[in-house]
Amino acid sequence: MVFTPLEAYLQWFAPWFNNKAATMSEIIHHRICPLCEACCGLEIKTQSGKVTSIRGHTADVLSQGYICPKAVALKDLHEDPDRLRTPLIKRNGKHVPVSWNEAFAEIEQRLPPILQQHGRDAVGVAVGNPSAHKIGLLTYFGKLARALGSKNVFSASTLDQMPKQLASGMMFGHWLSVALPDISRTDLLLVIGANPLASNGSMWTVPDFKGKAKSLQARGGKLVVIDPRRTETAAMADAHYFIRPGGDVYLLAAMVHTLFAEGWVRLGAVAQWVNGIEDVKQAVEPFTPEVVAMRCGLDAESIKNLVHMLVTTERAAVYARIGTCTQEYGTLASWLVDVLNTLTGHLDQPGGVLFAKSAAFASNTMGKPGVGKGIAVGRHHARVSGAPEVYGELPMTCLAEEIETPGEGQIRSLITVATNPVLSSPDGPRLSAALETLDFMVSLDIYLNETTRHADVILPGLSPLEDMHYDVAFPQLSWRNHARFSPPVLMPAEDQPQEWQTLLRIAAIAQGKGTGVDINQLDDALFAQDMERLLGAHAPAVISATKELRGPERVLEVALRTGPYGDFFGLKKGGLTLAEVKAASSSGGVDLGELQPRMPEMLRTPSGKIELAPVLFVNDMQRALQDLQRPTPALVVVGRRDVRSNNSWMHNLPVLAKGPYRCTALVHPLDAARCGLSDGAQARLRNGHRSVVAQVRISDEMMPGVVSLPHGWGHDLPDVQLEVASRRPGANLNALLDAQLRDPLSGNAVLGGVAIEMEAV
Ligand SMILES: Nc1nc2c(c(=O)[nH]1)N[C@H]1C(S)=C(S)[C@@H](COP(=O)(O)OP(=O)(O)OC[C@H]3O[C@@H](n4cnc5c(=O)[nH]c(N)nc54)[C@H](O)[C@@H]3O)O[C@H]1N2
Ligand SMILES: Nc1nc2c(c(=O)[nH]1)N[C@H]1C(S)=C(S)[C@@H](COP(=O)(O)OP(=O)(O)OC[C@H]3O[C@@H](n4cnc5c(=O)[nH]c(N)nc54)[C@H](O)[C@@H]3O)O[C@H]1N2
Ligand code: SF4
Ligand SMILES: [Mo]
Repeated sequence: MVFTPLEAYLQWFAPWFNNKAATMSEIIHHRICPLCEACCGLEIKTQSGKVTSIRGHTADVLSQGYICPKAVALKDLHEDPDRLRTPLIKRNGKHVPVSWNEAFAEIEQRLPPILQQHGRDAVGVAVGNPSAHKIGLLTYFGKLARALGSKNVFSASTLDQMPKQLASGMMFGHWLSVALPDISRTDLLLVIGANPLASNGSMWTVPDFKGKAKSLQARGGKLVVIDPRRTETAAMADAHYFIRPGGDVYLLAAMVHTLFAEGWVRLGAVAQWVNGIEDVKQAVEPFTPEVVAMRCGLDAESIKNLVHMLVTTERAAVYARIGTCTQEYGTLASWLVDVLNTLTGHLDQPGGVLFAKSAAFASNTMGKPGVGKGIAVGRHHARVSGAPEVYGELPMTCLAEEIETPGEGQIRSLITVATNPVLSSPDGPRLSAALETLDFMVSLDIYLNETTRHADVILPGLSPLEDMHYDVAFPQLSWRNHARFSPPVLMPAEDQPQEWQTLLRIAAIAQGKGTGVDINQLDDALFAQDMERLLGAHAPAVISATKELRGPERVLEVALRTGPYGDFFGLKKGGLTLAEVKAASSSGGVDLGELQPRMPEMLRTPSGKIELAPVLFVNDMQRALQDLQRPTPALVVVGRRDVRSNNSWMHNLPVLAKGPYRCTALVHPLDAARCGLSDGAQARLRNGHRSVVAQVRISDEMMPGVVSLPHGWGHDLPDVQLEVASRRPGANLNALLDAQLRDPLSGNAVLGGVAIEMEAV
């Protein structure tokens, strides 16, 4: 079998080969940072194939030179001796390096028989967060999933933002039609359950949030934060309110209630496109500020004041993120945020919340403007729990039981792609044990870690520096419209396939085509099929116009040229092409301007309206109402992020791992005294039979009754190859959490507000 990644790379590296002297001098590259959603533009210098410096690219149209400390860790990542460079096969319980041919032969020997004997659903697939930052993974994972035809598809989305996507999808017609604060023009930003100073923003690509928030304050605007911890973001805010974890649905319902009760509803420019106002009014009727105060921990007066601020500030926006998603009422909370934005007249308004108009891949720019199919959920259900499919996925927290529970459709084989659910998903220890019982597991990953140690075959992905890139999803979530392309910075090893090629090869094996398939021919065939489906009579012209390209680059070329700014392959003079975006790489990308109002053109709901009161959500308010009087536990745990860490996989990078110990449990002094804990000592956190031990840090930045512990730690499991991380393993928050706790609408895991006990060790 032959791989020809070289062909694809030659165009970028030919000058180096032609002029050997050039490889000795410093070369400047421009690359989108793949490490978080801020997607900062980097300027990377290399010499003789080694990274010599990483800085912010000051000309970058999106990030203007901003970077955080993680960017420079790309060098550590590239050079990490633990990063996998050859496939591994598990033989007699130990992973040994093998050739790519041997690895694929092993998959061919073991995967198809499982499919033949037990059917499609016997093979599950799980994809994780880093895939959002790799165009090859994002555009080709679906091809693998389709080839398998399994309904057992899982992703980190159900540990994260599925509630926000479901709410946006129901209201505006597509899963990625997320309303974004117009931070450069707003005068009031209310941030709920997010800490962009540490996370650099999420479902909102906003590099240098801090700088932008400071500008907001400098022009007389206000930043207000609602969080059970006085976070870094809260500390710079003009006001901060503690909230009881999980109380957001009540706070938001009471805020919407207040709008109606005080006669403050105003729809502004979107009035003619809003459906369902009366239904919303009824749904929030029981939730007065007085009634919810206990449950959400904000007094009635504060709740009313917040609403008053929103109503009396011409340009105001509400933004909520993971704290509001990863709870039992995540979908309701996400929905009510946009209800609030709409009913205060701030939806689709400059200085309020707006929708991006992405140059490529955005469903809300495709097809007929202003109307669409909308979204559907529950087209199939999880076998064991009955949880509905959402966005084609089942909840990640169902994975363990789908492996454990015998019967028709049981998962016997799993393919993981850039995911580490043993640390990132609730009840990781149970999942870990379940993975060990699989008949066959394959991981496409860059580390031998807590999850991939269970795999029979590990196929290494490329270092991001060896890969070309264009952000597929994040321009749809960006504070400013833009198009940026990153050529690869360094050459991969000669026999190293690109990740899209690896995904296609597994797909081919699963379809019984064997390992001998010519991947490029297969890609051509799949591309032609896609074009015929999408473009009909125009397909042959487009196939011919793009015949020089292959893989994700070809997909990108079509997406850009048929996108809202595209040249439609010459039909629209002056329109955007991939060549143009590539050419702009060194000058910081193509700036497509500030976000603009897009109503009603961006809607893709069947009614052509903003659906303010989807039945699914209105009905679920009854569940919240019945739960209103639930007593407050003495102590609950929530998560936390640190700017020098990222979920579970960057703890092996020396530049980030050094410095103060970060996996600490933050405890309020009153709770510490009550539980007999002292600062710096070890404490056991317990949730029923589950427990972990963590170092205590006593701090009044916590709301009394709430403990904060970061997730993604716990690198003390056997058989991993994470030398740096295992020196300071930390405690696994997810070993404490119960996989059965979910938001029933979105299937999203509950990752916070869970009752625990604490005692000194
Ligand atoms: N308690 C709690 N749990 C949480 C959260 C929380 O707030 N609290 N947050 C949740 C959120 S928001 C998310 S997104 C999830 C993340 O959960 P996951 O999506 O599982 O992501 P990670 O745990 O970071 O694991 C990433 C995996 O990808 C691999 N990887 C890294 N780069 C590449 C690459 O370029 N190619 C390939 N093939 N593999 C690569 C890494 O080695 C690692 O195995 O965690 C969730 N878990
Ligand atoms: N440095 C760094 N950056 C990251 C990541 C990382 O791990 N490290 N992960 C990336 C990923 S995958 C994601 S999804 C984003 C997430 O980005 P953010 O949403 O900004 O995530 P966090 O920083 O965890 O902030 C969540 C906040 O919610 C609060 N909170 C907890 N429970 C509740 C609650 O019930 N109600 C309210 N109102 N607040 C609550 C927590 O105290 C915390 O301050 O960050 C991304 N960026
Ligand atoms: S904030 Fe840091 S990690 Fe995130 S994209 Fe920018 S430089 Fe990379
Ligand atoms: Mo995430």
